[in-house]
Amino acid sequence: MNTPSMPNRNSKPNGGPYTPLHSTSSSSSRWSSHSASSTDSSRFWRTPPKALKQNTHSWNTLRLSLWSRVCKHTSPRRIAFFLTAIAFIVVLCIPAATTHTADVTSLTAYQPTRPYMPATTGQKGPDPVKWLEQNSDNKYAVSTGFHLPSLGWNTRPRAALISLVRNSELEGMMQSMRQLELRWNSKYQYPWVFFNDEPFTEEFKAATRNLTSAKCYYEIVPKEHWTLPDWIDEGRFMNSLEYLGTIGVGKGWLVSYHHMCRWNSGFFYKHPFLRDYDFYWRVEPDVHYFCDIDYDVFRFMRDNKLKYGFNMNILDDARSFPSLWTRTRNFAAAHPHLIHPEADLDWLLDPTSGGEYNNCQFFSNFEIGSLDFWRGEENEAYFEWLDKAGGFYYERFGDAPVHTLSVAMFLPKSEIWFFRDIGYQHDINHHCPPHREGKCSCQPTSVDANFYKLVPLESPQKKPSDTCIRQFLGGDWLKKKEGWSMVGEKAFGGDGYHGYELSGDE
Ligand SMILES: Nc1nc2c(ncn2[C@@H]2O[C@H](COP(=O)(O)OP(=O)(O)OP(=O)(O)O)[C@@H](O)[C@H]2O)c(=O)[nH]1
Ligand SMILES: [Mg+2]
Repeated sequence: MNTPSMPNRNSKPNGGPYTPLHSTSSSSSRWSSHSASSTDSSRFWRTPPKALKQNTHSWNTLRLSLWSRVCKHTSPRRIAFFLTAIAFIVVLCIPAATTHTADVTSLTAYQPTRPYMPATTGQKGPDPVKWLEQNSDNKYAVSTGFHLPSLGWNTRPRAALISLVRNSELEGMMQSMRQLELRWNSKYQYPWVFFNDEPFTEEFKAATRNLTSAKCYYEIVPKEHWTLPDWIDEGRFMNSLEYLGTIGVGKGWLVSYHHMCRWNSGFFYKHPFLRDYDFYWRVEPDVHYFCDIDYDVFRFMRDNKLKYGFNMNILDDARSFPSLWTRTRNFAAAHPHLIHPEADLDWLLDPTSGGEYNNCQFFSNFEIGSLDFWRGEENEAYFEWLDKAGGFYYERFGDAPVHTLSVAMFLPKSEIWFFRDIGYQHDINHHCPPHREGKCSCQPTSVDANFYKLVPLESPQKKPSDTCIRQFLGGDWLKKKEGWSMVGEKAFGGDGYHGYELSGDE
């Protein structure tokens, strides 16, 4: 209840509208101004400026002359222009003000995990961790409205979610889409681009469109990107299919699987539809996304000059690519000028076997990357080299090891990002980051969790001395507890990969 000495904030003195006398005054002086008599208030509203007070006549004259000037110089078109200009300024200023005051959201329990970079020339690059600290608040989410002033026009990366998928995998595709839309894309609205070696059915199109408010595109893979090249001997290929089937190399007996690996290795980025795009996020049917993602991953990649992002780094079945390393080494020897000066291949080489490939791979069914990187001269030359040798058909070169070797040869580590914060599952491989409650619907897994899921520990394939992800991260991640030995751990039934000072849950 208001006391007489404290007038109601909304009361209108003498029936007029309430306006503080001094908009910048403190609340107490505002209230005391209002405790002035109603006569004072009414005078404030109705009295002309002091200089004209004595001469009402000249005040009226001035008012009339001003009005006639305005009328003389103003046309409806000018008024429209004037109002449009004001509206434009308002649109520009309001979001700028809100952007500046936007909260910087902490990264909660998750701390980005970065590799130890090999010594470089000392140049200072972008700082992705700082970027995340400042932008993990959905700052660029479409749903938060305009961002034009702070970002300028056309600053959204040209990026898409891409998926090679069959009509028969509609259910699995819907599952992947639902989760990625819920966790991320409903906030960012990047388009979906579906690729297929045959036309998509109307049912596929309708069902997928129904799951997103972003645009969807349905593209056919050009025939020449999905057929046996003329330098491949068909008979030899058929023998290989039989052999790979006999020894049980995953899906190695399926013709389509070989086309798929080759397409993902060297053709997806050449599809005419992607010509106008710079970044992609590869999505497979039947995968899971467990965590809310609170930033624009494509902006993150672009702003920090990152070219390749992964979230699992695990061992691959070496029987599928027996000649891959020899061919890669020969390529590097023949094209030394194409290898990046800051490339770090050490983490992929086994020192105990004179520098053979240790079969570690970025698990490429999850990838966020730069299309320009793949389109570059270096990668193109490498792909051509492998393709001409027939390894996509006579063996089963997978896009995962091929991408891994390409990324390692042609990029510095500072342009590769470990998306540990993106909880993800592909079949038996399952990755969940440390997180704050409510952010992910999964139990955190160790960084080492998926290391030998594709290659049983019992297989005769030689294993690296450290898990693949630790090989990549390097530094402290490789330090072992004092007194620990792999042999000792195995003798007590362990797998030999538990001796680390850093547990992998950090
Ligand atoms: N359109 C089309 N898509 C294919 C074909 N073969 C594979 N794909 C897609 O290519 C991606 C990889 O194929 P998968 O069979 O899942 O290969 P993978 O991931 O190595 O094998 P899994 O571990 O069994 O999932 C998936 O998105 C498939 O939908 C094909 O012949 N046609
Ligand atoms: Mg798959």
